[in-house]
Amino acid sequence: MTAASATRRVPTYCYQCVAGPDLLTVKVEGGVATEVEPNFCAAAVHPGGGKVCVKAFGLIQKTYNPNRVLTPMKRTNPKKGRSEDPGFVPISWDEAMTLIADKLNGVRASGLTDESGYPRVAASFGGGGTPQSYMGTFPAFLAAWGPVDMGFGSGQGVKCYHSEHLYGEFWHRAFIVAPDTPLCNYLISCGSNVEASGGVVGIWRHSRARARGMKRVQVEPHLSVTGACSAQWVPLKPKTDAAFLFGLIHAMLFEAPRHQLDLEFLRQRTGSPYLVGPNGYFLRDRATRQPLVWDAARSIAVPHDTADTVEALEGRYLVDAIETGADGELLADGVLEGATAFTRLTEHMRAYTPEWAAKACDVPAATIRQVAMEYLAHACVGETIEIDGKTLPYRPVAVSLGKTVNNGWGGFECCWARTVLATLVGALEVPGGTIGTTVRLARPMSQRLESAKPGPDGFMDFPLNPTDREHWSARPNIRNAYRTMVPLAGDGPWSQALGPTHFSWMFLDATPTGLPRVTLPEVWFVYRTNPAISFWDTASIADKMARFPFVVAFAYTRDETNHFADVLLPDATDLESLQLIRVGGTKYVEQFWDHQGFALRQPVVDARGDARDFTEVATELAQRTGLTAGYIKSINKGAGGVPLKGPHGDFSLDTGHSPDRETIWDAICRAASAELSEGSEVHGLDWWKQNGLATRPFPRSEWYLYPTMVERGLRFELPYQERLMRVGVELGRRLHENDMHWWDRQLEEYQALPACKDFAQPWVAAVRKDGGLPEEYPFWLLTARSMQYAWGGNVGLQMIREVAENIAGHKGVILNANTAQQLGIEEGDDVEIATPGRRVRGKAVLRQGIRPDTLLAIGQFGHWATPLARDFGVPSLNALASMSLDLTDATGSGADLVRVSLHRVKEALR
Ligand SMILES: Nc1nc2c(c(=O)[nH]1)N[C@H]1C(S)=C(S)[C@@H](COP(=O)(O)OP(=O)(O)OC[C@H]3O[C@@H](n4cnc5c(=O)[nH]c(N)nc54)[C@H](O)[C@@H]3O)O[C@H]1N2
Ligand SMILES: Nc1nc2c(c(=O)[nH]1)N[C@H]1C(S)=C(S)[C@@H](COP(=O)(O)OP(=O)(O)OC[C@H]3O[C@@H](n4cnc5c(=O)[nH]c(N)nc54)[C@H](O)[C@@H]3O)O[C@H]1N2
Ligand code: SF4
Ligand SMILES: [Mo]
Repeated sequence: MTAASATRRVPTYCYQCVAGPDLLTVKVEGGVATEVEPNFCAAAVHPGGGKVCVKAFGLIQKTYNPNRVLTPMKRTNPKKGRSEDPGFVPISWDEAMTLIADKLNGVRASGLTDESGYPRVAASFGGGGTPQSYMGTFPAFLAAWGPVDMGFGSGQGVKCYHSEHLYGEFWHRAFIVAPDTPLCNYLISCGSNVEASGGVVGIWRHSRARARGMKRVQVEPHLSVTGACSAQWVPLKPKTDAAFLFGLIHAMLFEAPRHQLDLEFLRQRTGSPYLVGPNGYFLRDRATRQPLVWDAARSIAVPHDTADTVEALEGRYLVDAIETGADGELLADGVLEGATAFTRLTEHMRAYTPEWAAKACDVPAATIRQVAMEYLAHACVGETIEIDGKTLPYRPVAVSLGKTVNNGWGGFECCWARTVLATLVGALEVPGGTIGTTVRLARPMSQRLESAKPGPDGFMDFPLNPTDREHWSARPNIRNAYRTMVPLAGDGPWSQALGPTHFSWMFLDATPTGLPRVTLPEVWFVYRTNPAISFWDTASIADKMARFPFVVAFAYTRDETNHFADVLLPDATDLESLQLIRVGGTKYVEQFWDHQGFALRQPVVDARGDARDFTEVATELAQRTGLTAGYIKSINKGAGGVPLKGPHGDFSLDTGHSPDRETIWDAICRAASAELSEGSEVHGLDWWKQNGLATRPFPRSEWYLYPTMVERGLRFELPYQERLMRVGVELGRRLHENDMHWWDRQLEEYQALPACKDFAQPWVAAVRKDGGLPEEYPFWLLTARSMQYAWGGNVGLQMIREVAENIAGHKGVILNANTAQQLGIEEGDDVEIATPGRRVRGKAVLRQGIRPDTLLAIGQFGHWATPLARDFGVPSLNALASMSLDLTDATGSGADLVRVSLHRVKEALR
C-alpha cells in the first residue's frame, strides 16, 4: 500500500464542551490520526460552517497522550486518601468485570435501595450532559438496573447555569437562554463570556453580528475576552447584577413614555393584566376559578380567556370575585379590590431608581439610564419580520446572563429581571430577542415547542414536584432530595443532576432533620467528571470520596477523582469509539441550526492498548448481571438515542442475546435514517461511517416559541409569580409540618415580585462564620472560562497549554495593577489568597481590566494527580470556596465567588 492510498479522512463529531456538538474530519495516515480539519461537507448545514474550535484540535494529542490509562487496573492499597498511593496494578478485562459484576450482584441480592431508601448504586457524569454523547449504550444498562443515584454532584448543575435552567424552562421553555444573535442589534450581557464559552458556533455568530453592527454591552467585574471585544464594558461589583437590571427596569417604567413598551404584548401575551387581590393572589371567577382581567371596553371583570377582551394593563378595580391561596384556601370572597399585575410591578419597581442601583452595583446612574434608553431605542416595538412565510414580531434586543450571575443567591432575581426586560418590549421568544434553546425538564424533551402544553391560568404547564399535603413526600428517592426540596427541578431524567447535588456530599456527615440519613453508595460509577477538582470545598470532597467503599472509574488518564477508585476501566476516547447522536434544531448555548438530523462519532483509529468502547462495557455488564433482556429492551425503547421501533420501521434487537457493538449501532443508524427520511431511506452503519451526518431542514420559525403561544392561546407567566409564591407557602408548610426549619431562608425566595437584596452578603457572612473578620478578606475572587480548556477535561494536553499560555491569566491569578501597587505586588510575584480556613498560592498577573476589589482565577486548575496539569501551579477558586446551606439558593444552587485576602509571599514558590 502506498502512503497516499493509506490516507483517509474520517468524519466525526466533537462534544467536549456544552457549546457543541461540532463537526470535523480527521486525517488518518497509515492508521495514525494526524490532523483535525473542518468538515467541509457540513459547511452548509452546521451553524459554525463545519468547523471546530481550538479544543478539538487537541483530540489528536488526547488520543496519543502518553499518560493515558490503557489497561484495566485495580487498587492494591486499601487505604484511600489524597496522600495514599492507590497502588494501581494492571489486570485483565475479565478480572475487572468479575470484580464489578460480583459487587453489583451482591447489591442486587441485598436490595437495590438501602435502609434510608437511597439507591445503593450511584453514578456521576460531568460537564452539562456532554458525557451522554460519549457513553454509548451505558444509559440502557442503568435503566435496566433500576434505581441509581445520579445526584452526587460535581461542578455541573449547581455551579453551572442552574437558576436559569429551572426558571428559564418554567417561563419560556429555555433550559438555556440565548440572544437571537443573527438578528439581535443590542445585547446586554451580564457576565456571559461568550467569546470564551460560546464555542465555535457562538463565536462565529457573534463576530458576524458585531460586524453587522450589533452593539454588545458587557457587564462584569473583570474585562473578559468578551468584554474586550464588546462595544462597552461596564465593570459592576460582583453579585450585584440584580440591582443593575432592576435599575434598567425602573428607568424603562418611569423614565420613558409608555408607548415605547410593547403594550399589546404585555396585555395579550403575559399575565400583566391579571388582577391581584389584597392577599397577593389572583382574583378569580367564582365559577370557573380562572384569574380575572379588567375588560376596558365593557368595564367589567372577565376571566382571562374571554374572547374579544380589551385587557386593562394598569389600574385598580373593584370586582366581585374570590381569592384563593396555598392548599386551596379561600382567602377572600366578595367585592374585592384588584390591581393589575402590571400595576403591582410598577409599584414594586418604583424604589429601584438608577441612583439606588448605582449605590448597590457601583455603576453610575447615567450609565444605567444610557443602557436602558439604548435598549428601548433598539427594540423596534411594533415592527414585524417574515420568517418562513410567517409574520412575526421583530424585536432585536436581548439580555444574556453568565454562570455566576444566573446562579445561587440573586440568580432568581436576575433571571426574572432579564425575562421581564424582554417582556416589556415584547422581545421574548421572537426574532431578534431573548430566546430559549432546549428543554430538559418539560416533556417531550426532544421537542421544545411541543412541550409548551396548556397549564393552569392560561400559562404553560410545568412538571413541578408536588407541594400539596397529599403528594409531597419527606422521603426522597435519592440523597440530594430534589423532589422534596425543589419543586422546580421536576422529576424527569435530568432532575437528579439538577437537584442540590452538593447535599449528597454535605449531608454524609450530618443529615438535617426530616430527611433519611444520607448514606455512602455501595458502588459509585464515575465518568468524565472530576468533582475533587470541579466542585466547591474540594479538599473535603476528596476526604468524603475516600470513604466510598467501591468506586469504578472510566478513566482517560489518572485524575484527582479516580485517585480514589477501586477499579479503573480504560476508556476508548473521542476518536476511538462509536455513537450516533442527534444534532441540529436548537440546542445549548448558541447552537441554532436550520437543519436537524444525526451525526456519527466513529473509531477514526483503533483503540489504543486495552481501551474499550462504552457500548461493549455496557453490554458485558448487562450480561454479567443477568440484565441483558432489560438492557436490550431499553435500547429498543430509545436509550441509545433513537427508538428502534417507530412509524417508519421496526429495527428492534432481539432481547434474547447480547449483540456486538456494530449490530447495536447498525440498528440505531437504520432507525435514525428511517425517522429522518420518514421511511424513504434506511441506511446502516457503513453508510453513516462514510457520510458521518444526515440532516433535513429545520424551520427557522421553530427557533421561536411565540407562534406556539399564540396558536395555543397561552400567556408567558410574567411578571407576577403567583404560582411560585403559592408553591413556596405550601412547601414551607410541608417542611414545618415535618419539623424541617433549615430551609426557611430559601423559602423567602418564593416571591410574586422579587425584592432586590444584597445578594453578596451571604459570602461575606461566610467569612465571619469561618472565624474571620470581613474587613480582613476584602477581595472578591471570581472565575471565568478559558476558550482553550473544556473545564478540566483537557488540562493534560501540552499543546492546549501552549496555546492557552498566550492568553492572559492562564499562569496565575489576575489582579488590578493599582491594587497590586498598593500591596507591593509586581507581575509574576508569588501571592497567597486565603479564606479564614484555606489558602492557595499562585503567581500575580497584573491587569488594568479588572475592578480593584476583584481577583480572577481562570478555569478550574489546582490539579494534584492529573499528569502535566499537576505541575501548572495555578490556583483554583474551588480550593477556597465553601459548600454550605447558607450559600444555597431555593433552587439548590450556589455561585462561584469567595471573599478572600491577598498577600505577597516573600519566599519563592517551590
Ligand atoms: N473554578 C471553577 N470551577 C468550576 C467552574 C468554573 O468556572 N471555575 N465551572 C463549573 C461548571 S459550570 C461545570 S459544568 C463543571 C464541570 O466539571 P466536571 O464535569 O467535573 O468536568 P472536568 O473537571 O472537566 O472533569 C472531566 C474529567 O473527565 C476526564 N476526561 C476527559 N476526557 C475523557 C475521556 O475521553 N474519557 C474519560 N473516561 N475521561 C475523560 C478528565 O480527565 C477530567 O478528570 O465545573 C464547575 N467547576
Ligand atoms: N471553552 C469553554 N467553553 C465552555 C466551557 C468550558 O469549560 N470551556 N464550559 C461550558 C459550561 S458547562 C458553561 S456553564 C458555560 C459558562 O459560560 P459563561 O457563563 O459565559 O462563562 P464564564 O467565563 O465561566 O462566566 C464567567 C464570566 O462572568 C463574570 N462574572 C463573575 N462574577 C460575576 C458577577 O457577579 N457579575 C457579572 N456580571 N459577571 C461576573 C466573569 O468575569 C466571567 O467573565 O461555558 C460553556 N462553554
Ligand atoms: S466548541 Fe469546541 S470543544 Fe466544544 S464541542 Fe465544539 S469543537 Fe468541541
Ligand atoms: Mo457548566
